[in-house]
Amino acid sequence: MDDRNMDSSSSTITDVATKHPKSIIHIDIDCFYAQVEMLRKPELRSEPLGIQQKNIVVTSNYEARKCGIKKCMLVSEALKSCPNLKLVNGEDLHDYRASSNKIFTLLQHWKSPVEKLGMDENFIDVTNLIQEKIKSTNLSNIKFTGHLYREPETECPCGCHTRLKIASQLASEIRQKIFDELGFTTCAGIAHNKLLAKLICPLHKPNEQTLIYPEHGEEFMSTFQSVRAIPSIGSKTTETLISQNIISVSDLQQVAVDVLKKHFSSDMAVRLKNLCFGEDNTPVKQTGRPQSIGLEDSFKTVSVRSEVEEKFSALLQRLLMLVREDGRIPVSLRVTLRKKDVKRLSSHRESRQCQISSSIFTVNGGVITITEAGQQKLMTIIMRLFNKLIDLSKPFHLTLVGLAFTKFQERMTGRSSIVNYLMNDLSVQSVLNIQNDCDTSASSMDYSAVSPSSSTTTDLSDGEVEPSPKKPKKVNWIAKRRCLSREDVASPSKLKVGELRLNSKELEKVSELRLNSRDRSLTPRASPAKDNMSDTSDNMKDIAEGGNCDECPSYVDKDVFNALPEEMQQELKSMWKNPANSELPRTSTRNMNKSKPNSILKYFVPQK
Ligand code: DGT
Ligand code: MG
Repeated sequence: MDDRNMDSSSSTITDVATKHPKSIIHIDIDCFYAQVEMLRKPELRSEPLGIQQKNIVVTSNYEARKCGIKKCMLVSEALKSCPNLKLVNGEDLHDYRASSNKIFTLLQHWKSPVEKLGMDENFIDVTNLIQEKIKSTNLSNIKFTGHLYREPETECPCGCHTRLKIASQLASEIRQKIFDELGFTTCAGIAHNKLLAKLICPLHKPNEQTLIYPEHGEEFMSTFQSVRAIPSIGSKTTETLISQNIISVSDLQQVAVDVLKKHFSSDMAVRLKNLCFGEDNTPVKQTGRPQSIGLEDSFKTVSVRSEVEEKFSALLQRLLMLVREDGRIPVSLRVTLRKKDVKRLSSHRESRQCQISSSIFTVNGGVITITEAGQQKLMTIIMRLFNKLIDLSKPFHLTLVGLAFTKFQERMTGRSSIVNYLMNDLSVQSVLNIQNDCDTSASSMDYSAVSPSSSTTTDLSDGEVEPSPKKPKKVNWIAKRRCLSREDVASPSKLKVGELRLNSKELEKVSELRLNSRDRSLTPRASPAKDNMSDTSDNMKDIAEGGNCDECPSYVDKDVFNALPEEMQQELKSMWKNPANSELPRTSTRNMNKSKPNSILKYFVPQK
């Protein structure tokens, strides 16, 4: 063997070893919404069942499909082809979402990355799991499970056939577990990449699975009559391709990459070429909790403000249920409208979002709750955002309204987290009670367009740790009082005290420590204590007049106040006595900060 051959042979070995390293399973639930309904009412199993949203049958069970029911058929047409079709209204997605989450949670069992795609699809990257299995498996006569797209002529030298056969056994195990534990039948696709795993999945259905080897990817892809079948090709790309007479995947396979580069970026052109040959190296990204929780309602047209308000109110009720299930406290709200341009007969969406006070929500025993007053506040914010989007002096026509909570408080684990302080002490309660809820007034909201470039929201992005309370803040007591008067507020969110610093987990902990009197103040029909908390002008009065008790304002829970360390009680009392004196004696503050690095005073006093 000469040098050149040796080089080439060693590089071949390297290529081969890494050629098809991954094993991906794609799982899709059979007739998802219909199965949810059939699990709820087993008697529906033997009947043709359609799930209706508005006047469309969005999906149907396989009994109905036998009668010719197709996805997204008009109800009238569906009933013509299948007069005994049972229809169930599927406009409330609550149970579908709940089932979707259960399936996703169950898939975590295999301790491999799981990426959720829509409601009923998941990718699982089982590469590492298979490496482990291979160590303890007799590989001499390993068999695949389910269907095989095509028998291989030769074994791929990288060993992917063996790995994928094991993956197919694993897919079967996963599907069985989903069925045993949740009752859903599913389909699975098994391949060395996400693209092929997804596309091969529906080849045999329902309740079947299919494996495809890498060498058959190109030929399999050529069977698609439209480039649109490739998941990452959207309508715009399809349009451009069609304009170049590239209609089928086979057309795309034949076109030179340089031709594509005339119409797409260089990266996009190369990606299109890879995809059409069944090549895709995008990783399975573990899905986290959703970045936003939103709902939309579309309709023919709404042109009256009161009707819009009703739509938003209904959406908000449903959205709050989702937030409750999610368990995080929202801190940003987005309103979306689709406006109909009657002159041009076109529609376009516009959104506005703003920060919301986390104090609108409370956590009771780990469950997020909101009072009626809190809901009204949200509605006020929503309608203010709406007013920003619509010029009410002119006629308007909307075809969709949407609401979404776009940011949430996240767990803060830093050393200076207030939890470190609170967990040692019942001071928790007073921190909550002292909060001043003033950022729901118009002046306090930071309106911004959703576009990242123009966004001026100042709250935290998802997953970001809350800013350290040590961060210098030009906040003083006088400013806080101004905030209470709902006027002259530069950035009221800065003026908030402990509440701003608490994230949802912390609030949960706080709620565990909550005293009964506080709980009472949070019950929906407002008690005087609660009124004081939410009515900012009352708060202002309390501070100015010194409150009902001798030394603390009325909104402060006396029991909790008494549970505070003496030193802190004194500090607070001195602040309440002298509200005009915005700053505590400098020496005392400084000393406090020095002697107690995590002093609660950091959350109350100005820092420079
Ligand atoms: P399959 O997977 O062919 O057995 O049937 P499905 O019903 O699971 O269909 P799939 O996987 O495409 O979609 C999952 C669910 O999403 C489906 O049960 C209903 C809903 N869905 C699908 N397509 C549409 C649509 O075009 N509009 C609406 N509103 N919902 C849809
Ligand atoms: Mg499905």
